[in-house]
Amino acid sequence: MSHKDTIYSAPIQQIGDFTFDERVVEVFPDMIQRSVPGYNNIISTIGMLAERFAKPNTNIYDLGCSLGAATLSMRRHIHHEGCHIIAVDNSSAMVERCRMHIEAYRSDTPVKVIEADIRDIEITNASIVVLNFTLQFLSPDDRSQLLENIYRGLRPGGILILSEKYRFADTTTNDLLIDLHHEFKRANGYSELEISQKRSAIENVLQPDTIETHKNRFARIGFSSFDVWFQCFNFGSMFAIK
Ligand code: GEK
Repeated sequence: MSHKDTIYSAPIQQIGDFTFDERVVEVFPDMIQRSVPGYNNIISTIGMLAERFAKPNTNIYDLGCSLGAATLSMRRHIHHEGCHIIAVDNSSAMVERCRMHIEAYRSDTPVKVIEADIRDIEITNASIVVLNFTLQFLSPDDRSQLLENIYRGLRPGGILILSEKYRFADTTTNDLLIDLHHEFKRANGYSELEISQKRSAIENVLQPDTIETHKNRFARIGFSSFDVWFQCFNFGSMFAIK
């Protein structure tokens, strides 16, 4: 059972940068569902896409796996011989809890949970790579290199699923979608104080790209087909096929 996220409910004198520590791990499922519009739909669609794109004797990567929601969704849908899921996160608190979630159920598809920086991971023989709300936490300078590394490690026909918070070049659009997102959070029980303190904490660690930036990067790297398959306010998910 996940506890309720109350991390920013009381006034904080000095708001530090947001980190994925024990306190966050404890409330993570509640936090992500009340903060990210469409999160559950995205997780279940990742399972559906895994069913289509997983190939026998290949690797499947979940980069920035947190508690393993995308991994578990994929594992439920993959029935091929010789598939290995590799779930990676650099927060030791997340990795520890993720291992517990994975080990709670038996499955034919093995999962290895690795504590590492996703920039240091070698991607090989991959039919699927998932970056579900993780790329946005890397410094913008490191994003292309990671995506190039993923492209090299994907087999032809392999898929990258990239979910992100987006920024919009047009200010009116950007402000409107941010406002609607805050309304979504209010409707999910977050107070004005929680919304504004979380916003300050996340400002330096999450720098969103525009959808155009993502598309241009995919094209430059060489992906053959890519597009947005889900969007709600300033959050969404794209696929890119090699
Ligand atoms: C889900 N995918 O539930 N290397 C490894 N992990 C990282 C790095 C890095 N450089 N930077 C951040 N992380 C999950 C949700 S959460 C999204 C992903 C959110 C990890 C970080 O520790 C955290 O667990 C995750 O990326 C981002 O489907 O909280 O908004």
